[in-house]
Amino acid sequence: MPDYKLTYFNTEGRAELTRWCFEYGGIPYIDERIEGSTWAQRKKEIPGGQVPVLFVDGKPLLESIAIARYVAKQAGLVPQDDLQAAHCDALVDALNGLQNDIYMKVIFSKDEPAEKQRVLLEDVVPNKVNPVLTRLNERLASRDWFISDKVTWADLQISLMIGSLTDRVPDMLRNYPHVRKVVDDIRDLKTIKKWIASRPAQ
Ligand SMILES: N[C@@H](CCC(=O)N[C@@H](CS)C(=O)NCC(=O)O)C(=O)O
Repeated sequence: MPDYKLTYFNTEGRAELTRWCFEYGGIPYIDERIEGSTWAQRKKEIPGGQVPVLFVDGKPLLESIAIARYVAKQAGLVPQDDLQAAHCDALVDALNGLQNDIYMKVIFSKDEPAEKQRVLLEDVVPNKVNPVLTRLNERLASRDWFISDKVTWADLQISLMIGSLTDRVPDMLRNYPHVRKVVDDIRDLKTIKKWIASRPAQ
């Protein structure tokens, strides 16, 4: 097995899906967390000047989704079937797009906290998140997992991204019980539960 070092900040952000894939697969890795105060110096040493970066035997792999997909494959979380794998890609991309919207319109916006919450509740959730939740909920009504009868990295992303959003919008899944079940079922897996309980405080 190669040596893995995942370099990112001390936050979930664009690295947490990869961390969940490593944990699910029981794959050893170094979870390097850069201090904000050292970033200016570290940025110069990192190809592309951005994180996350996954060093595989010391060689850098860039782009969070490519990194997560690669680690998901090592962890057995990508379906063998090419079309099923493409459906996982499509969902992860869609959820990542939502996450980017939330970063831009809410988390990184210069608005006051109350205005950020208003934008989230009155714009992002109804217009962007709920249409995705509606489709996902219909799909998950007749199956345990997003695709096939096995857990994939798409299920991890549902649980991670949608679950984290419920910290800000607690009743968001009230009308989406089948999505809620996947969010909870993944977080109840032994490996993921242990990680959530033991990961570094941010
Ligand atoms: N498309 C890249 C975006 C990476 C990115 O925006 N990284 C941010 C942290 S989330 C970063 O490195 N910011 C510090 C900087 O640009 O100096 C990916 O998905 O990996």
